[in-house]
Amino acid sequence: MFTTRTTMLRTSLAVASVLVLASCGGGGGGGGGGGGGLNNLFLQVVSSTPGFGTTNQPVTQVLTLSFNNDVDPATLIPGSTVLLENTNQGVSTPVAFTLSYDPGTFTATLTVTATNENPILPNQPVLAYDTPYRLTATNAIKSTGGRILRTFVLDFFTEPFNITATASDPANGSQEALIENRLRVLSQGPPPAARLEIATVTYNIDLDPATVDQTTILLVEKSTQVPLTGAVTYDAPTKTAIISLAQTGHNTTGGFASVAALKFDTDYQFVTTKRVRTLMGGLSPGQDLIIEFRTAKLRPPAPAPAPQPGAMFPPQSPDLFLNEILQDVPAASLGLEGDSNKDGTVDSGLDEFVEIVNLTSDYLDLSSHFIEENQKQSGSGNWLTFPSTVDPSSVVPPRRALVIFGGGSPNLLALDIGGSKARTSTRSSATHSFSNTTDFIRLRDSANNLLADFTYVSNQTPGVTNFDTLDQSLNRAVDADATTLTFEPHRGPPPPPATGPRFSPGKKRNGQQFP
Ligand SMILES: [Ca+2]
Ligand SMILES: [Ca+2]
Ligand SMILES: [Ca+2]
Repeated sequence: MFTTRTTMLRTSLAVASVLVLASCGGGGGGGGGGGGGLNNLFLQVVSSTPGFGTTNQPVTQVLTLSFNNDVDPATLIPGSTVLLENTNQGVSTPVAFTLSYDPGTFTATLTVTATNENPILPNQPVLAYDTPYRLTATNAIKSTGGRILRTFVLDFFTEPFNITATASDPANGSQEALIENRLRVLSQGPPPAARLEIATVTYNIDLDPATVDQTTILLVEKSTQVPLTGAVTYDAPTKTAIISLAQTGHNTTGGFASVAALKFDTDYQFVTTKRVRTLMGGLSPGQDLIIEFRTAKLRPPAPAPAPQPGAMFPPQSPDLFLNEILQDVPAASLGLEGDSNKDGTVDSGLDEFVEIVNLTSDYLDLSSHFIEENQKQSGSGNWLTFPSTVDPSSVVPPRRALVIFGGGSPNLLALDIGGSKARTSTRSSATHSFSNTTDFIRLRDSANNLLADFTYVSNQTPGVTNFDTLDQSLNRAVDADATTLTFEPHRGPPPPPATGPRFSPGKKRNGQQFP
C-alpha cells in the first residue's frame, strides 16, 4: 500500500539522507527549507500524499506522512498532534480518523473514519467532494531519539463531483437518431395531452429540481451552439431530464408540427451545464455533461429495380414496402371492431388502411409520390397523392411505419404507434375504396416509377376462397419482412383462426410498436 515514492525514499535515506531531503518531491514544503545541518537537528515530514498545493484529490485518497527519522508512535495522536480539518468556507471542522505507523518506512497513514463526511457516500471512509482540507502535524511529535518535528501543514482540495449519464435517448454518439422520439401521454393538461420527447438524460444522482430550467439543461445544434426552444422537465423519481416539444400538430393528416424542430443529418448536443446543482450538499458538476448525437438523413426512397422476365411478383424498392392492407373493414355487425383509425366510428372506406414500412436508417421522403389502386383506371384519381413539398405527413421514419387510413380522424394517442406515423388518404370520393376481393395497391414516385406493390386476387391464395369473408387485414406472411413475398390473413394462414387481432395499423402484427 505504500507508494513507489515512499519506497524510493527509504532506499535513498540509507545512503544519504541530506541529499534526499533536498530532492524528493511531493511534500515536505511545510517544514522544508533550511540547510542540511539544520535538518539533521529536526524531525521532518519529507513527503506526503497528497503532495503540496494539490487539487482534484480523489475522495478515497489515502493520506500519508513520511518522516526523515523514526517517530515515537506515542507522540502520533489523532486529533491532537495530527489534525485533519474540513476547511470549507473558512470554517475548520475536525475530521475523525485513525492512524497507523510503519517504523520500517517512517510513514504514518491516516484512515478517515466512516462517517457522514460525504453526504453522497454516507458512512464510508471517504472525504467530501469539492472541499478544501488541511492536514497538520504539530511540533509535539518527536522522533524516537527525541528530535522535535518541524510543524507541517498541508492544504489540498478534493475532486468535484462529476454528474454522469447512466442512460440517454438518443444514446451518446448515436449517428441516426430519430427526430421524433416517442409520443408521451401526459396525465393532466388540456388537449392535446401529449408531447414529443426529443431527448432524455438519466443521471447518476438526484438533481435539485429548482436548478433545472431552459438555461441549465439545453439542446443545442453543435455547429452553432444555438439552443432549441423546448420545455425542460425533471422527473425526480427516475433522475431524468426531458426536453420535449409541445405536441400541437397531430390531426387527421398525422403530421407532427414539431418534426422540423430538429434538422435532418445534423449534430446536436444535449448539455447539462455546471449550473445545475445536486440535492446533496449543493454540489455542482465539475464540467458540463454533453450527450452528442446526429440525426438521421432525409432522402427519397429508391425505386424498384427493373422486373425480371417471368418473375411472379413485381420487384420492390430496397428501402420500403407495403406490409399490411386492410381492404375488408370488419362488418358493422361486429360493433367497433372495425374502427381501425380509432375515431369512434366504423366506415367501410375510411377505416381501410395501407401500412408502409421503412427498412432503412434514414427518413424517407414521399413528397410527390402517390398510391394508386385499380379504381384509378376508372378515372377516379389516386387513392393518395403526397404533397409536393416536404411535409411531416409524407415522411416515413427510419425502421418504422407510416400508416395511411382511408379517412376519418385517426386518434394517434389511442393508436399508440410510438415513433411510427399515421395520416389519411386524399382519395377523391368516399366510394373510392379498395375492393374486398381483388385489387392492386401500388406506391409510385412522381416519375411513375414503381416502389412497392400489394396485389391480391380472390381464389388465388390457397385456402382462402373469398377475401370478402375475412373481416381482417392481409399481412406479409412474415411480418415486416420485405423478402417475404407472400401474404396471409392477419390472424394467421388460411383458414385463419377465429380469434386474434384483426389488424395492426402502424404496429407490428404482434401488437408491439416498430421497430
Ligand atoms: Ca373509424
Ligand atoms: Ca373495401
Ligand atoms: Ca401492422
